[in-house]
Amino acid sequence: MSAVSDVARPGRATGIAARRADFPALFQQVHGKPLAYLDSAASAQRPQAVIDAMVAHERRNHANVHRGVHQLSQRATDAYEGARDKVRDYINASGSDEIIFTRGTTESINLVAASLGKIRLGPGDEVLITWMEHHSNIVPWQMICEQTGARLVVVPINGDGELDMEAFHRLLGDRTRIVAVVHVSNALGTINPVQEIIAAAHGVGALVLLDGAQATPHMRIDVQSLDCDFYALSGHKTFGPTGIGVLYGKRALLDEMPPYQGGGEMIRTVTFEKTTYNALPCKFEAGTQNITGAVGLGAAIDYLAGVDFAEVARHEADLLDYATERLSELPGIRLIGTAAAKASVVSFTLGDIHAHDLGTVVDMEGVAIRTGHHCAMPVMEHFGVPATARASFALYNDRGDVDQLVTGLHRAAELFL
Ligand code: C6P
Repeated sequence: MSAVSDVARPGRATGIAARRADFPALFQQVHGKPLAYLDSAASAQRPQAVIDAMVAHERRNHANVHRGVHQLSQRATDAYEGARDKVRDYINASGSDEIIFTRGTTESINLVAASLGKIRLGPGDEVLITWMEHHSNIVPWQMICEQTGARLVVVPINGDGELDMEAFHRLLGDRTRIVAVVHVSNALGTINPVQEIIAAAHGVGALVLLDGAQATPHMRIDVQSLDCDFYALSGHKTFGPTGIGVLYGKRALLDEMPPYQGGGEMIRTVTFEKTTYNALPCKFEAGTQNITGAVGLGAAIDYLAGVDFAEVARHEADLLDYATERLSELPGIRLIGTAAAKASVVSFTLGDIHAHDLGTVVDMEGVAIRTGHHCAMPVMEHFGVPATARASFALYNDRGDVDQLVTGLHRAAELFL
């Protein structure tokens, strides 16, 4: 018998509660229990509208973009470039040429590190990151530092999982060329004071990249008001598909940066002696892109345009408070990440039960959480744990999901403690 079966979707609900019905994957049973999906920080579920838009594109409009004069290629190009325009409007970039489609946050950061690093980093220069970065915002900088002789400098965090801002200001200096910081931590939920970071970094002439992978599902982003130089995000965390993401960059910087990869589409002319490069954004989009992914991301943005983010913030704050309170009932619980400014992510350990055992037991109760180091090993090291269990909430979760998690954790405690 399959461990998964569909259950009926609910009738009419209003406000944020009605949003749940838009996400078909939530209405299924897992191991005979209704699914409580608490792993949106790893990958969010997609609303039906996103699935429909991708299917419709695949059925009628699929062709390569920018390459054909035929009808289908033109339709595909319009859909692809239309998605770029939607991203531009959604994050308030000043132009569509500042929106580069990538595979996701990881590729966006690699692009900046490899390309900008070549022209801005040399021996004696510093890249400032923080102790709470995802590996995607550590390793690419380590790699370019090794190549250029620049030095990686790390801002420490405190016992609540907040940035030590005194240390940040002390470590930022006239050798700092790039500051790369996570907007919202995936392992801790901490929301960083990015406005203060950006202003201070610009004060010493450094550029700022924000890793927005975990911010975009929870808040509206305005890159012009933030005044960040680069912003990286992933489609699949933002209720869109996997394999598509965005790098926003200020036009002047993107213009100055050399291409990241070579191939079709990013060139203007090619001879064996010399190649000249295409204009933005194509200069950074070598080869055939994830066209259906872009269409899906565009549909996710259309969906989010109808969402009241103030209401989402209230709803998720309620879930975070409720989850924190209910989890605190459990003997042996340790919450990892207790920042004052926190998104709806709860990392924890329970006694000495291994996080993977916790994940397996709650899965049998129909609860999906993530367990492990969350690609943030330095965070685990800071808190002296090999791994945590992590429940992450999105706009479609409710208090019932939290109750189901707590039931699963009681079960784990009975079995292991
Ligand atoms: N974090 C998580 O479960 P990609 O894989 O490129 O879409 O995103 C990478 C990434 C970068 N920065 C942050 C802050 C992230 O949270 C992630 C992805 C997932 O927490 C998978 S490890």
